[in-house]
Amino acid sequence: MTRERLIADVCTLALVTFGDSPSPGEDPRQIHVPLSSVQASPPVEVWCSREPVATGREEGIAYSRNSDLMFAHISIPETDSGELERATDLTYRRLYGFLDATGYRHPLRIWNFFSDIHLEHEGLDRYQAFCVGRHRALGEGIDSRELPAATVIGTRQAGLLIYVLAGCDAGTQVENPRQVSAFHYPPDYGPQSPSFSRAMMHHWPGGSQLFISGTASIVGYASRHPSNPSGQLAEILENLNALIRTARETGEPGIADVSELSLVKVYLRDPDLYPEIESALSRLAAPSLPRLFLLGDICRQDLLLEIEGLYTGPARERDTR
Ligand code: 3EB
Repeated sequence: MTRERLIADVCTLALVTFGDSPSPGEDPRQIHVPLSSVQASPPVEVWCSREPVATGREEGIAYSRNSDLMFAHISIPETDSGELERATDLTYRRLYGFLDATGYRHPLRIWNFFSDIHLEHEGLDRYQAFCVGRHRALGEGIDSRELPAATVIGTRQAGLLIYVLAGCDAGTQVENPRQVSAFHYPPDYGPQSPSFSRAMMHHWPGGSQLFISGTASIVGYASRHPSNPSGQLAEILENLNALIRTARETGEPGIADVSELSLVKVYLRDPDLYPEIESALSRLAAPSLPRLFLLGDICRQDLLLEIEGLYTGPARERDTR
């Protein structure tokens, strides 16, 4: 479907474009993420609602919502590289404040993009500064079970961009038995542990969804297979499968392994990795697994790729209304 058709559709919740495509236009449902793709035609991520959505802009936040959920995004210019901690703190407060005030109190899935992720300022790299700012905004008192599934990727373009999907009802957190929960990481990788859940599951009246965070080659809390992209991919798939098995034990997401996901998004640090990772993914997971490849920097310097996942399935009987 063309972009015009999708925007004309009152049930389109959000339309996320990537790469060097022209600016996304004025509709609050359009977001442009400045990450290039390795694919010939830049991918588009479309979120559909089962009912018509209402849209608007307030306090720099663009949103669309239906009776169960809200999709919101905010982008700020962020010019001074030493200011990311403060910018993240303020932006998270504004976003969470807006979600609270409008009744969509439960962030389920959040994506964060900013430039120069490894650049250091006063002893912290910008990812670590981001983690400090995010944690301060969320507050000491936050229940870690309420942390959304997340992605953080470094861009080549200045500015902080965040988009989020939030529900009126809470989701169910799913953690990975192969990995230490990110919010419990020891200080080896930064003074503030990262505030996100490995996955969130949510049952809507129209269907069930499993939102899987950006997943890297990390076991326990340590990076594995430095300089070995295929080794990292295999470890990531182990992590995704372990998470999906846990989700199944927690509450029927209806799938057994990574090959049954509705979509994976693969972030590559270097375009030269594409042929190797693309063919290894087809070998290790179903060749039919829907996938999308983007170029971006991963939070730790030794990580070469990261994969996030989404499963959308039928509603559980008791959730249909
Ligand atoms: C990791 O597992 C890899 O800070 O929100 C992946 C997804 C990563 C989200 C975040 C970080 C975040 O630690 C990095």
